[in-house]
Amino acid sequence: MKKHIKSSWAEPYRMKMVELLKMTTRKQRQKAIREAGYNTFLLKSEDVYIDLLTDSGTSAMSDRQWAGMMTGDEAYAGSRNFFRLEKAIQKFYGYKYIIPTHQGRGAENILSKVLIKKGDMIPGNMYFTTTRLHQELAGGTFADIIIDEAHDPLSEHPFKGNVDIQKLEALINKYGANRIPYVSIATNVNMAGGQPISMKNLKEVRALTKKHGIRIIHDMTRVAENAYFIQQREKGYEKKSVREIVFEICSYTDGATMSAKKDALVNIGGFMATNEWDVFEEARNLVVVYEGLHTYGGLAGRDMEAMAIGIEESVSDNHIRARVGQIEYLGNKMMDFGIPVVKPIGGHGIFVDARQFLPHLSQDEFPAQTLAAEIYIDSGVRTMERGIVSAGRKPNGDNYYPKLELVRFTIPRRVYTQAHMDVIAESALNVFEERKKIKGLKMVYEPKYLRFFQARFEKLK
Ligand code: PM9
Repeated sequence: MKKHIKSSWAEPYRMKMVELLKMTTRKQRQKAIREAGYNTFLLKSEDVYIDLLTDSGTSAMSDRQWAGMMTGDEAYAGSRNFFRLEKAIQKFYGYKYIIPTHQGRGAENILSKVLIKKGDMIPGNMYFTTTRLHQELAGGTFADIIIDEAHDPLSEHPFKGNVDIQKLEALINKYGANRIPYVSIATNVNMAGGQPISMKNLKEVRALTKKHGIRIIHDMTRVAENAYFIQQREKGYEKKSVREIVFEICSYTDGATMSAKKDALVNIGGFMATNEWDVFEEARNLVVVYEGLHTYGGLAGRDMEAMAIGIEESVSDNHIRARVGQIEYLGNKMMDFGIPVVKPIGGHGIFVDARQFLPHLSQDEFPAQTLAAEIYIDSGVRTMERGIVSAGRKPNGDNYYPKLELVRFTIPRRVYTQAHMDVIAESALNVFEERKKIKGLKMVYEPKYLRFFQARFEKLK
């Protein structure tokens, strides 16, 4: 009898252009990483074979997006591409007013300046580097209200992006709603390992914030990936499309910031959105100071066109199934090799637990930074530290010591093949087998802000 075979996650596209890569030797890579101060951000991209530093701005655009770029209206004011983008955001996300920005942190800067005053608290489902920094620069303090399971790489909770409602309630009782301008809700929480929030939990957050008159601001950088996990894991959503789920998520929030360089499949761009006229008016005042006129916000017309098309492509079920399917393929392969990865497998990459990988290194010896450098030396695969270096320092100068000390293997969208995934997993295994010999790092240069981008290290003897 013929067996029914479950179809694989194969890509709903084919290639018609390729980018040739330089192949390097181990000796060349050892020199390159030493010269880069053991910081993968400081490597030259041409010295990298498979670039998993980030999924930000690294996606392959479609033929439709490239064609759209040719229709860029580069007028200073009132570009037709702005109106196309505005329409796409209203149609697929449902927000009323939008402000384009050059990327996500441009939107965070404006939003924080509009909504936060000195002494405010901003609860959120785990920090993100640039988001928290803009909150702090505006005079606010971030408070983590994510469930405890999110800080445990071994917990297999299906919605590790959920808010602990009791933590949020306690914070509101302690500080009062007047000191909480908004609750910051990220979909598919990056620093937790690309982990989703459930619709049920989001509705609970909505109900509580509504009772106290507090806004929800949505970091929707990876909202489609979150929607896919809701479709796959949450009762009642099996038959809904990713597009419908994305729209519903946004409907429980009052505004958003987005780095369109991720989900929305563009190499540059972002926006701020709000349903409140007053907030929009103030943001429109500020965008001309920091980004550009309110109908381009630091972007070319062609960039806004590519974003409008990318938003539509990003909410297609076929696209997102292949996107997450590829990551699951890599994660399963790594788990088969015994490599300690954050579970469940996330939406935009594999997060390797550097504490378990290199248990002989203390957090002050930068295990995740060390591991990212070793993977690069082994194979030319570039990954990113998401641990103590990324966490940075508190406003009082003390180091944050995050529970999660991770190396992120971030997968760009529509870029690499299954054979690339095999090479990546095999390289992680090579380093895993040699792990006991690996020595840590010491930091020899530390920038004031977002130190992970430019810090330099030396090998400990
Ligand atoms: N995320 C990432 O690699 C870009 C570099 S690291 C700062 O994960 C969220 C959830 C993000 C994000 C960027 C931003 C900022 C906001 N929220 O990079 O300014 O993951 O477009 O967006 C990076 P921009």
